[in-house]
Amino acid sequence: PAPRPAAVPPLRIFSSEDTDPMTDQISDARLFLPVTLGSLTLANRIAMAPLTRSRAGADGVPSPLAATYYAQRAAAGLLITEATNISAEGRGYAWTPGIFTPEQVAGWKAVTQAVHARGGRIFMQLWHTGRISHPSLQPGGVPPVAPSAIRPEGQAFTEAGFAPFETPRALSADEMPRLIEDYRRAAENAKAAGLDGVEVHGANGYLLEQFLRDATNTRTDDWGGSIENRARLLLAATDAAISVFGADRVGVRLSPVTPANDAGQDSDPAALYGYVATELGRRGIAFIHVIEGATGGPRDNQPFDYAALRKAFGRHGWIVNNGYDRAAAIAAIDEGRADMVAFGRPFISNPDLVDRLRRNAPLAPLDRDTLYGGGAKGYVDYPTLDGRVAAA
Ligand code: 8OZ
Repeated sequence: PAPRPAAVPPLRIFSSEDTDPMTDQISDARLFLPVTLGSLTLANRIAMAPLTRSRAGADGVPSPLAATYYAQRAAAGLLITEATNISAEGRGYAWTPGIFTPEQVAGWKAVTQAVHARGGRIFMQLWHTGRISHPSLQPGGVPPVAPSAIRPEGQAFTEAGFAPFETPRALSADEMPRLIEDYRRAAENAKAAGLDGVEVHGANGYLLEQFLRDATNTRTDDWGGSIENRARLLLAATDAAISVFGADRVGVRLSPVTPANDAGQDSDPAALYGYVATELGRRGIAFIHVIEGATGGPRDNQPFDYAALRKAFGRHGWIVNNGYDRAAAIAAIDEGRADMVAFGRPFISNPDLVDRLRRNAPLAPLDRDTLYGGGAKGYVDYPTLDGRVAAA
């Protein structure tokens, strides 16, 4: 018989009604077994999804608490950092971190050292927000850039509060090499900071997805029109990251039908994303990380055949995300529909999420008031099952 797990100390953060679903059985589901992704062997098939927390300085240096925050969660098979600005121009939210200055690189070095000391692995999500920004967040107060001068509906999160989006400036074709170089330099900085790899943020209505979809890209040059043209920037950014890290240390995040950030829907998502997945497969990247449905919302907002997309990718390294619970994650792995499952919000309030899932222990609820901005509260003070708050 399997050895019995050590006794679990009593819970301190739940009322007595909540405490019973925990068993003394530790699951042997494949979700909790190691997996190889690219050139990395990961301890389990649970990834921490990128999560914006807006606790960096106005200069984009990650919070001094970030090392503790990520190290507390290092039992995830793979940590993916919060979306991180590749350039000052890419910034679209107040207090988000960057990876384009020496001070930012030094700040991230502290994070990677703390994570590696705990045996964790960490990729950085490389971000350019495109039109999902605001002049007050841009150097010189100029309008943000986008494929086309189409104003998104909604509001930007600025240092002075929410402000309506403004019409972006359409990038000129001349600027594209510079933009691709920004991705390459960001990857180089991420490598210097000790990241194990990078995830190119191609999802959620930001710059690369603005180029991908014909709802937001009405260009008539090499960067718009055909699917090949609309996918050019995402693939060039990925190639730039590959030139630094090698394909087996690069992932890409996609969200084929999300309406997030007024992304609109592409006229033919199956063809568009099928082409992208095929091209990424050809490059041999470590993974595609796919958001199924509406980001943080319904999984069935639009029909989409994710199995066909995976087939187009044609490789190992399929990370699924969006609203998975324990049972759905175990089933996705057991039924061979995914190689890893990424959890987002549950990781915020459960630093020991992997342990809790393995034990089928209850999850602590999220405090929404401390999601974005602020300091230690709601960031590094969520306890583990034994009631303890881990230091770095
Ligand atoms: C929530 C708040 C701010 C940014 C994304 C980077 O949706 C984000 C984000 C999410 O990908």
